[in-house]
Amino acid sequence: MQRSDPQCRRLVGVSKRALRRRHPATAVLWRFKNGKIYTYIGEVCVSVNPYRTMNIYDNSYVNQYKGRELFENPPHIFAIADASHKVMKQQGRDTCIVISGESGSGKTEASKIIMKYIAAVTNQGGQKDIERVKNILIQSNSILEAFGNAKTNRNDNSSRFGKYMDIHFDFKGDPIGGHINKYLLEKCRVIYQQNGERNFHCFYQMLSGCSDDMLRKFSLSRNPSDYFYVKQGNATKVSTINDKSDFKDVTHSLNSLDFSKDEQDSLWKIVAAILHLGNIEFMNQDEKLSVKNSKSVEYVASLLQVQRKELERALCERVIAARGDIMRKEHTESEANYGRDALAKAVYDRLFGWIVDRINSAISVDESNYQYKYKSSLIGVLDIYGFEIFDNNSFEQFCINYCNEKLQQLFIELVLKQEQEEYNREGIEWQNIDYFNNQIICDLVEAQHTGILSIMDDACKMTAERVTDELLLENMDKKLKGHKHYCSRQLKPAFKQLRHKVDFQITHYAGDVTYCINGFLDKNKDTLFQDFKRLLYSSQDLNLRNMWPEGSQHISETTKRPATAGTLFKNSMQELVKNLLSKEPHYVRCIKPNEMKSASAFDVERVQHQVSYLGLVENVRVRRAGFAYRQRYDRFLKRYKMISQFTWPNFRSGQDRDGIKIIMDERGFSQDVKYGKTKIFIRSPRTIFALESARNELIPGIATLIQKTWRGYR
Ligand code: AD9
Ligand code: MG
Repeated sequence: MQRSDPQCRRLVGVSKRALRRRHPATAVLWRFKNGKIYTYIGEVCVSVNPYRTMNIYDNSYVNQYKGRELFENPPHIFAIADASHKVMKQQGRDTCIVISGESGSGKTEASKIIMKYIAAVTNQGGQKDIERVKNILIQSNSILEAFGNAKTNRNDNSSRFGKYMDIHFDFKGDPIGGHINKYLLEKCRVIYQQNGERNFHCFYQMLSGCSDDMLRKFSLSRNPSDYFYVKQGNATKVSTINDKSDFKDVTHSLNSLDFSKDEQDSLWKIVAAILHLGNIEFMNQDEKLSVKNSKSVEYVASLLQVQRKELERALCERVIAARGDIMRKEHTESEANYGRDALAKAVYDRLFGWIVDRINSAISVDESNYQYKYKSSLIGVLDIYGFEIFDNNSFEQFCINYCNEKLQQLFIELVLKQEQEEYNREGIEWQNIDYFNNQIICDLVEAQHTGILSIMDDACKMTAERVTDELLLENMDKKLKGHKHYCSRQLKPAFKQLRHKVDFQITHYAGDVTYCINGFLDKNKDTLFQDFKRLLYSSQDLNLRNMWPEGSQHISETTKRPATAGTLFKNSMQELVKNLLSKEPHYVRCIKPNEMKSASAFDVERVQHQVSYLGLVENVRVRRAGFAYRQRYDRFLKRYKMISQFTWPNFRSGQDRDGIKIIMDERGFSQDVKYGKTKIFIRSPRTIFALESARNELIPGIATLIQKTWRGYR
């Protein structure tokens, strides 16, 4: 399709004027319309979700990108994976690939493509151990997605947890193991889904894919609509998802990862128990709380292998230890509902943690192997839940969006700030380029004493029953009044008599999000009555029992107040950023071309918005005004010294920088180069292409020469 083709403009809804504008979104658009979904800004790879299968990931592409320099080939995510692998292998440095973008922009797919590329270019010797590790790295995806992904209104396969995976390599650059870190699973999905959304995939997979025998054993029906916990979104079937065949894949992956029959049995039993748990209701009769449908309790007890009576008791009352006395307190109906839901969420969350631990133990690096211990480096791949705005945004969106703020901050720090600081440090003449620094929003959420998380924790520490979400909001309003990125939404006058304010708004780097405060305190406290912990520890199912070690504590043992969910998440985010900062980063910035999941539509305004908030405009400016390539003098000379007779075969007459200057002058590139204190800076990638091809032309000749010389020595 030609640029001037009116059909094309109609298709993408873009004006001629917009096309002429030199916005990076326009470049991305033209490449996208020509079937090119990847674009570089410097070494940052921008990826647009094609929403269709692309034939650009097969072996011929792997071979095209394997071992080549970034700018030698057209932009491709393979080149980023290769660059990361090359730095790690050649320089022994840890690297990481940070994939970011909003929900549905293609991060998870990108991370899988990277894994597959790494698997394709390693273990040429066909070693069995390494093949096993590669297999686990790839197979683990279907398991993690089954238990950690779900259909949302933004993405049919949305990650509801953050994933950071380290892949360890030996000195030859082959994978020898790995480790997955997971971040805050959106566990409230286990008990509630907005309209149009689903619970985690595994529930639907099991119901449609398991055998009749298993279904009978678990006392289940095939129909998801029979279970309250999985039907609330009225979207149990999704046209793009085949639950039945996905169940087969997950079972296959569980087998490949050596989950024993017994472990798989425990795993699906827990999933089934949660389905039955959601159908339990309570009633108040003669001022006594009891369970309405005892059949469901019986099923849950038998699946979790706990005493039925004990389960019923834990659902209806709790034990309290006060000043040495131990008492039983009956729940109110709402407390019982709360307890049941908290149990379902906690059991699922632990199960997910256990699955991750099991995968980790299958791919842990054999520390006893001397070679591995001292000679391994790693690539970290980060695929986290993307920025999201729904009709109703709660504590989970607040955490997810805060996480995206942190990643944006990392990008600013490394790509915009440090880049400019490097020019200054190296003494390169430089006109500073302004950018929006979202540190102010990170502080709004995480600052000690004054941040939202801290205000929330203070409210959680108050023991008074009267502390409510509304009071928390009032407190936030008081403390954050006047903050540029915070405001609380005023109720319309008509509602003023009826209820408190419940909404507050944060102006995030990616847009305004209104959060509803209801449930924030409970979700932050994340309380699970002790009775449930002891109950789960009493299970005859050893796998389940092992997931709940704290259940062994006696009721009289006083326990310290556990850290809140918000604080734990904040700490894990800070730890993650610290970890990423310690590695050489590579970036993939994912863009969602439209809201309809369509392969042909390109919503220019939406894309421009993403390009802007991702900081890509400033990224381009820094790059345009700056240098596409920089390298330390010693490394640069080592790579290119062969292309000048002045530096090859021997260069003895001066400093590395002098030799490089002669090469560049000889080749006519002196206008494209600046010399810093320790590094050479090259403006155009074309210069690098030219140097590379000059080098490639010489390599066969040099190889023959070396061979001849070697033969001469024999
Ligand atoms: V979220 O933050 O986890 O909600 P992601 O991870 O950014 O989101 P995901 O990778 O799941 O998005 O992509 C969404 C859908 O887009 C996928 O299910 C695919 O159907 C589609 N997609 C994304 N990338 C590609 C691709 N490179 N080729 C083909 C793709 N389809
Ligand atoms: Mg994802």
